[in-house]
Amino acid sequence: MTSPTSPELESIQTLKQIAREEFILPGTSICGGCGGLEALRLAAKVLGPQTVFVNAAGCFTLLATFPYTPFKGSWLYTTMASAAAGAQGVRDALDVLMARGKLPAKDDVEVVVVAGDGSTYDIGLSATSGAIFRGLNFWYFCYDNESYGNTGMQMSSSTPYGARTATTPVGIHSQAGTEHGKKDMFEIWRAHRPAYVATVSPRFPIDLTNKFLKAKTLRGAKLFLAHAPCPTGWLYDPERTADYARLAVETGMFALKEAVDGVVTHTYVPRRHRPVEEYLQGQGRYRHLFEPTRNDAALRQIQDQVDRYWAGVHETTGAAR
Ligand SMILES: Cc1ncc(C[n+]2csc(CCOP(=O)(O)OP(=O)(O)O)c2C)c(N)n1
Ligand code: SF4
Ligand SMILES: [Mg+2]
Repeated sequence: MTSPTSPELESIQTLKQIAREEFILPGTSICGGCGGLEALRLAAKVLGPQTVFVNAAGCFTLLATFPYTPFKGSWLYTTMASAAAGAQGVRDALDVLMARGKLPAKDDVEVVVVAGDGSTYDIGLSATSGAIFRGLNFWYFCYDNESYGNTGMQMSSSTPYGARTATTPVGIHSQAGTEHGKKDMFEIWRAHRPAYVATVSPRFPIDLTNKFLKAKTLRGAKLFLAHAPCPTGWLYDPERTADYARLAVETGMFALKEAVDGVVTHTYVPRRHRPVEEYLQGQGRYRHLFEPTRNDAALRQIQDQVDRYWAGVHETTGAAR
């Protein structure tokens, strides 16, 4: 009998409290070292087996390829635009069956959208906005690899400034690669006043687990943005995924936070942030910022943006710097 992480606990303090059981099994065609899959694997340990994943087209739709599936729960494939609408249909069907006495409450399942940043930030945002607005009781897990990965790493509105992608090459038109800044999806979701919004990292499993445990006690839309280091698209050795996941947080480029009823809390604030260059260096998508000549202006712009964000956080919370 498998059991999810600490269903009776409100929070955990040690890694040993995370369920040993796996709810997404290995042996899929996802790339080795995929940070997004690690985050989803940890999330599934809280969600447990009574789950239906409603999966927008993207890398993770290669997880379940008929007749095989790594999921202990159920899985449904949707178009990029319609995962949240699909979740609404599944949730409504379950509710109708329970209301008619055809499905015992103990057999109810958690409805969980799984979508990449292309779906989340761009193509499926309209359906998600509608679902949150209607107060749909569902989970939304975005694995954010900051590009349209499955089709060859094109820029999405989650791609950060300075990253090179297939559609934002470095050349005479741009020395930086992507010129746009990343869309602030946490704030866009928070403005909808859902039950819960959080960011999570695969390198911070206790923080991730506690956020899913907290969300499990809430009804309504529960939204997660997972930092998803992607060796294939970000061009680094797969064994370094954990390093980049940690550096994103330690440099302050990826803030770990949550919002309950709209009130934001940063769940981990390093005493001192490391320079952003420690995160950027070694990722092929940023190589042009260092070679053949250093692009000091672009590097400064990235550091300034991070510094401005944290100055705002410290100002709001009154925390010492
Ligand atoms: C409307 C639409 N446009 C384009 C595609 C082709 N397509 C399939 S997967 C994919 C990439 C999705 O990117 P993202 O959501 O970030 O997920 P990732 O591939 O990075 O996991 C694209 C563009 C599609 N399925 N639907
Ligand atoms: S391309 Fe990136 S996000 Fe997609 S499966 Fe591979 S490592 Fe994961
Ligand atoms: Mg993506």
